[in-house]
Amino acid sequence: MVQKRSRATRVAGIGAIVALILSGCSSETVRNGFLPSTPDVTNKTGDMISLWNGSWIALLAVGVLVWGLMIWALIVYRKRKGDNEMPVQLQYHVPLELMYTVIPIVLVGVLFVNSQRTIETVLELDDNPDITIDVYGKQWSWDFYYEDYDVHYSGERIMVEGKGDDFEHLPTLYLPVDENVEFRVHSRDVQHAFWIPAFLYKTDMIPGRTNVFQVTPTLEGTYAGKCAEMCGEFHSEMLFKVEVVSLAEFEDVMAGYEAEGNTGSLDDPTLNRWGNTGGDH
Ligand SMILES: [Cu+2]
Repeated sequence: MVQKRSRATRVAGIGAIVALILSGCSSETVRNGFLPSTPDVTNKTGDMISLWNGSWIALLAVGVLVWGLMIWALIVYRKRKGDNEMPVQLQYHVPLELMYTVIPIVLVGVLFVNSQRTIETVLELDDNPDITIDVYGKQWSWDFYYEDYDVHYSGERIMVEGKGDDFEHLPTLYLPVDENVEFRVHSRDVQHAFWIPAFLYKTDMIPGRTNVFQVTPTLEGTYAGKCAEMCGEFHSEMLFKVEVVSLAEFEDVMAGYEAEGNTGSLDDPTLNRWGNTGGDH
């Protein structure tokens, strides 16, 4: 009886995982979820995807070789009926030992150099980014300040309850396509992390510290964004969406913020974590 139940639980678990994967497939906002055949979403995703695929190919080749040798040895040298003799014991085989010392060192070296190269490209900062945006994480939403236009957007927490949901009120980050954007990443309270999964990059948001990165989105569309650091009770609702649009459309949005009076920086220390002066939310 107990066994039956545990099997049912297992089947249900596998079913849930399959459902999750399938729901991931159908979501238009999920890009880069299935490497390697996805288009470049930013100027930096290509390098990261190449590193990922290259590493997988190298490691899979090693895996296939090792598994092959293991299976071959298991079959060829299996104990046969009536064969009770100790097989030949091989020790201190210098060429063999050299081989399995040198090959892993070369492999790790190649992985290291390629990773280092990719990290340098991803973290590269241009002295003159086209657009600069301050991003503030706060329990449990986001503020965006578009420095070049001196306008801001202050998000509010949304409720995600499983059905219906509040996704149309997601805080929205607008980015112009093909422009190099500098993000300056801050936190108003506890540690958060700024993550746009499709961009294959995330940055910690640490109180009292500013982390900087630059990226050029290259594909217009809507992308999911989220906090990637457990930051309290409603961490799971700390979501946003990213709209990568043409420069003209981006400027329209900026003009809209200005018309609404959402001007000025959100860096004022008298602002509370909701980006308002005074009053509790
Ligand atoms: Cu969080």
